[in-house]
Amino acid sequence: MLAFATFATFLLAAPALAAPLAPSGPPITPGGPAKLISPSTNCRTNCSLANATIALPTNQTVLTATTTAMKFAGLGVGTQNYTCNSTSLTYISSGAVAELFDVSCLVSQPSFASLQDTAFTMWTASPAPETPAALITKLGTSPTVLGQHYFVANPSGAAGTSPKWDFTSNVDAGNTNAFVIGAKTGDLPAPTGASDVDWLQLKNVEGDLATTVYRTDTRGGQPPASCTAGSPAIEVKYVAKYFLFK
Ligand SMILES: *[C@@H]1O[C@H](CO)[C@@H](O)[C@H](O)[C@H]1NC(C)=O
Ligand SMILES: *[C@@H]1O[C@H](CO)[C@@H](O)[C@H](O)[C@H]1NC(C)=O
Ligand SMILES: *[C@@H]1O[C@H](CO)[C@@H](O)[C@H](O)[C@H]1NC(C)=O
Ligand SMILES: *[C@@H]1O[C@H](CO)[C@@H](O)[C@H](O)[C@H]1NC(C)=O
Ligand SMILES: CC(=O)N[C@H]1CO[C@H](CO)[C@@H](O)[C@@H]1O
Repeated sequence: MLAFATFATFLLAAPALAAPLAPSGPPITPGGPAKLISPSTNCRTNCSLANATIALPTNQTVLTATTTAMKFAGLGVGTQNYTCNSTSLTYISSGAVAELFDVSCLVSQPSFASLQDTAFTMWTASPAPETPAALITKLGTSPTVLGQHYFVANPSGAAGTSPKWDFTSNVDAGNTNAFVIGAKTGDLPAPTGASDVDWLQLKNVEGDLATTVYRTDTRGGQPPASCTAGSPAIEVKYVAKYFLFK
């Protein structure tokens, strides 16, 4: 419980890092950090992302800007899953599962840049059996959950799985098309180092939620360099920012 309390404190306090710490409890500053954990937070009505941009590294051409508008900014908290290939003795990806917080109201805050670091510290410190969804629901003050990220069968019928962002049970409940299944168009090793999963750009192959999805600011998620034959599947905790454009 200590970890959750601390995580909740982070959600309240993170954007205050660049400003004097607000008094605890109400009032909620308009445009301020407490929106992240307010039940009434609505990224569409409270925090326009119409002119928001994504900061891509300038020394690369793998990830490219899109001319469409940012619709959602999410903080993903979850695990990258791997199985051991007993021939190559390396871990291969078997997908990922993550819960996406709505951080749209934080995009213009100075502390947005370090959100993933604090979140990753809290996530890695949370007790082993806890899922991201449990972590979020235990925050008490009901942060807005955008939806879930997970993998589904490739819609083309080809072998393998495809990443999906599914907001049909949360921020877009009732809209059965509020999802996007993506195909990777860009894959950049994380600028922060080999233990962080790659930054990605994906295009829509199915669903109405977005035309382009980015995964950036990753922390963690990479498997050990090798495995031994018969090693069980593993889950590696990670955090990332997800930006959905349409
Ligand atoms: C976005 O930019 C346009 C053009 O500069 C401006 O008219 C509009 O008010 C801006 N919208 C928001 C929400 O900032
Ligand atoms: C991946 O991990 C999640 C828990 O984080 C689990 O629910 C899911 O079943 C795992 N998926 C695979 C393919 O191992
Ligand atoms: C496992 O590794 C072998 C040898 O590198 C490779 O041929 C095979 O495609 C891998 N299997 C999977 C499922 O990636
Ligand atoms: C690109 O810039 C980032 C910092 O923004 C740096 O960490 C990275 O090493 C650079 N990559 C290359 C290939 O120069
Ligand atoms: C936290 C917050 O400011 N929530 C507001 C979001 O916008 C709606 C109206 O669109 C208000 O009712 C909420 O209070």
